Amino acid sequence: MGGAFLRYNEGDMLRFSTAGESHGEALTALVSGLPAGVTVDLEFVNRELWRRQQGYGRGGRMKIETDKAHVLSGVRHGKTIGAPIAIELVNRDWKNWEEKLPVEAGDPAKHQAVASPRPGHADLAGALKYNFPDARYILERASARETTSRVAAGAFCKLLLAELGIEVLSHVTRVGRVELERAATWDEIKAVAAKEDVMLSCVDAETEARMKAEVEETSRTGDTIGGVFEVVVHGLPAGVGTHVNWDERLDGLLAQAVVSIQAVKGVEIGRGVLGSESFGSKVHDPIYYGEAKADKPTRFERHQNNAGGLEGGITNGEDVVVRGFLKPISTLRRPLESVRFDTREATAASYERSDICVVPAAGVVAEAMVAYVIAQQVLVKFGGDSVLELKRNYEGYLEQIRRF
Ligand code: EPS
Repeated sequence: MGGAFLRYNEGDMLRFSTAGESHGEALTALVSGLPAGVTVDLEFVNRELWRRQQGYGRGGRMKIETDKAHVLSGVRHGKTIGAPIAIELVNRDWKNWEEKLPVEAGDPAKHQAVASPRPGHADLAGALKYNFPDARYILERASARETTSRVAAGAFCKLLLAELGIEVLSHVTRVGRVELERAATWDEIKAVAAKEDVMLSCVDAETEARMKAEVEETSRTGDTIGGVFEVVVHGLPAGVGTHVNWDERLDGLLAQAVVSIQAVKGVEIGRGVLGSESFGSKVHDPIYYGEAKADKPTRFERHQNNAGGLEGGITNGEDVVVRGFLKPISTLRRPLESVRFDTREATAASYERSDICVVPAAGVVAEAMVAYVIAQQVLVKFGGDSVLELKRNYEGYLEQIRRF
């Protein structure tokens, strides 16, 4: 993201990176640039990790793992101290892979090769690029297991946003052919995220039952299925992001963050896709000057939100709405045609085990990515080395737009 933040010193930016392989000893996340004084609720972080593991259509691996954040640094006495936060997330499955994937040379006879690349996965492109004789090391890092680290890092970004009353949640609007055919309210999305039985994270019970049947039918035929999730940012004021440089526009930053998630092939801001088939008079959100509201700093308001809270790459004070379009998982129980790496003979693509549907989990990952981008841009605008300083800057700005 080097070019994206020309106005700022990158070393001061909120940022995170991840390391770890799907069947290695552990995953890690390193988050730096959070101000001091953010209240850290580890129960919240672990619940976010739990939410990512849920959803109807997950495979056997989720029965092995119970993801928990082991915070090694940057948090003391329940608050951030401004120092980098290192998080370790242990892979329970490692005990089954220790000999197959040792750090040292180990016994080559125990290596478990991925002999034929899976269409749709990074297997073939990655093996060609890195000059590996099979796809094992590509799969290990390309795997969506990496998103555990993203959710851990994103949970810390959510904790920062919570200090300012900003929330980020998601719900599922499509599984395969079954679509939610109405808008969801913020309260409905909150209720879905609070559920203990996540199922398919749809706000409408009848639609969710049909989504479940769609997953069941997919499972019966040894196939996989994709869908659409929607992430909503609630409580963000107008004025975050900027129109002045292409690589600082918030819509572009959000799109990059969401499309980087494994299996996401498309991103929509607000009702962008619908807008492309309609007239301007039907799409753009008329502006009204309304009543003062406790949860809104300005009286400029809209009665609809097709723009998804973003105009010109800047928030306009409405909820930010980002949708991600997920392809079906590329590991199929009934594998597609492929070719053996060693003999070049036609064969079925490799199969070990897989999920059938991961749309609710991908939504949780996208919440983390969106929370990261929003937290980063909030800090760019309001700054501060401590939460106290950030809040003072933030309140001052809210007052400014209230008086506009
Ligand atoms: C994945 C394959 C499966 C998924 C995995 C992503 O893992 P395994 O090969 O161990 O069965 O379960 O997702 C996770 C492990 C996770 O935590 O989400 C892949 O190939 O991308």
